Amino acid sequence: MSKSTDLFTKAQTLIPGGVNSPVRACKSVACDPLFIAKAAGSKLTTVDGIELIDYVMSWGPMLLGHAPAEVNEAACAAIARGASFGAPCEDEVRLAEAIVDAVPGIDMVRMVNSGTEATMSALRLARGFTGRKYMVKFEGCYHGHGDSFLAAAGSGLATLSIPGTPGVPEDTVKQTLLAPYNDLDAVKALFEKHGDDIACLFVEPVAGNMGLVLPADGFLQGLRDICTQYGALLIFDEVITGFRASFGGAQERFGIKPDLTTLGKIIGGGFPVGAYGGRKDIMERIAPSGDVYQAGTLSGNPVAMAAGLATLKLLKQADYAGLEARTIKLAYEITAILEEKGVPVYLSNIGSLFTHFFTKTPVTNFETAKTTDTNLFTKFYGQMREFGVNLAPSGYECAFTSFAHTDEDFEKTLEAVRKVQF
Ligand code: KE4
Repeated sequence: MSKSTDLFTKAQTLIPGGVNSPVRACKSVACDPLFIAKAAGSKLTTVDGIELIDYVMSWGPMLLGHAPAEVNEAACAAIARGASFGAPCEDEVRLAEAIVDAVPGIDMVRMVNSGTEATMSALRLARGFTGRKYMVKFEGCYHGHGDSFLAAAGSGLATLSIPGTPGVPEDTVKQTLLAPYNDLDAVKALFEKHGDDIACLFVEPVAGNMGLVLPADGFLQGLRDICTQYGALLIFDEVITGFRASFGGAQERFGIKPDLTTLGKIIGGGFPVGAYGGRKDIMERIAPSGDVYQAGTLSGNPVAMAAGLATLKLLKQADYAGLEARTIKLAYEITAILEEKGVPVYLSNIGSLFTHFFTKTPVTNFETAKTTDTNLFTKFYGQMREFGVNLAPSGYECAFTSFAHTDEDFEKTLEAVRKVQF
């Protein structure tokens, strides 16, 4: 019996499903999760000493790779000065400034502790600022586990085929209006019917929670125009794409300025950090400058701020174009090998993100994403892990590369793909 299996057995007696976040349980790919002892660069090492090339990278935060020395040093130095003050510190100001300087749509920003907190807070702010109640989101997009967002959500809900979730009042979800991703006509119909009472529209500018789905040409500009026309706030959920799609996020890459932006993952360098920010006239409605309440004991935590600052400082000088070119090459080479094996495959990729859907149908929304053959994915996932490559344990997630992934890692990954039997 492996130590990982022993740990999972014990964990299941103490923690629901043995994990602290559902998708980690690997239920949809018929495997037990591997317990990780340490990580460095592009590699994970399990508690049984097995080394894996990692393409989950903690679901996105580790764009520099695991345990980058400069980030570790910054965090350790911060810890030595005290883990938490419950009072403002200089690094909160410095990280806020770094985010405001980098992200086109952010004039002011509030730190929280997760992407979920960021989106929950942004939704409350949008409703408080507009005085309206409805929120529009897209099927298959995931914006964290806040009640209002758990309607036709992606990520773990799609993975586990959970349509919504018990515990969310019907009235809450009634205020969430749904449209298919990339369907501007459906959005226009919602606004024609409810436009004067729609507070905001949430969108992942590149969808990463139904597998990777790219915005169709004109989609994001169309959303910008509709929200402006009806006075609703356009909110880009850039928890995945922030500082990944480019240093300024998807909004910089696509040249679309949202009214609010939510961030997470990368800005904490692996520590629990989320943030929401946007137009100054909107953000000033947040307490204590305004009357929309939001708070948090560990918001702006000095250790997390130090790690985030060190991360963004390195990313500001990083060669995004180079990583994108290398990632594109890897993604296309994997596609070619899968096609040679006679496997139906549709590749979706942008920047340092990609998803191989096991379908020949072009994937443009949640409905087409669900044509992926999950049995083929399960075979792929299990064998790739056996051959030393750690993929996301779900066909409805992305693969993430990092600046720590080497050409040797990519070659070993291709060797593993060549060995997979379907
Ligand atoms: P967190 O609360 O997990 O920090 O962030 C929620 C969130 C919000 N918005 C987007 C676009 C997100 O992708 C996420 C979280 N991403 C998932 C992975 N796709 C987290 C993994 C997990 O749930 O364990």
